[in-house]
Amino acid sequence: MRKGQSSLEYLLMIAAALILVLLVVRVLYGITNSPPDVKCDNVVISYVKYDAEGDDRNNLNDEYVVIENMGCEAVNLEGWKLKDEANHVYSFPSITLAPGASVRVHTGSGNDTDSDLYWGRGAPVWNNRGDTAYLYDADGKLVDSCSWTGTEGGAVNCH
Ligand SMILES: [Ca+2]
Ligand SMILES: [Ca+2]
Repeated sequence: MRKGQSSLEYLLMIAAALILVLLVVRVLYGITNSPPDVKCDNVVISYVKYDAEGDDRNNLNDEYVVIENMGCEAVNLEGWKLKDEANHVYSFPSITLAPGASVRVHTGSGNDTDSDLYWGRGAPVWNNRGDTAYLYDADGKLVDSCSWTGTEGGAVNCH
């Protein structure tokens, strides 16, 4: 009788220990397998062609900045702004960037499309000898920037 009782206690202890181990494993598994912190709003300056082919003044649209939506939801850029170090400002029209989509912002004039926007300036904006492009959202919050020194060969990959 006494022997049977201690066997039962022993079994219960083993069962309790097993449950504890399973719980610990489950918690650890949950920690290591929790989904990565997905940044859903992640619009960036992905590329800047700051030195247009030939004289930049005569080839304004070969100077451009590529804005890319690296996030996981569509973003409308209306009210967003692009600035250089000298505080020249481009304001985006209402254009929606799907996840993975990108748009070029050319310095010169042209008709805006889903893939190409035109600042409409009469002079170059992105300094060939070093400058920074700043991207602000509609709330005026700086969301990305990209700098270059002029030694990159006319264009710079920002991401
Ligand atoms: Ca330039
Ligand atoms: Ca040039």
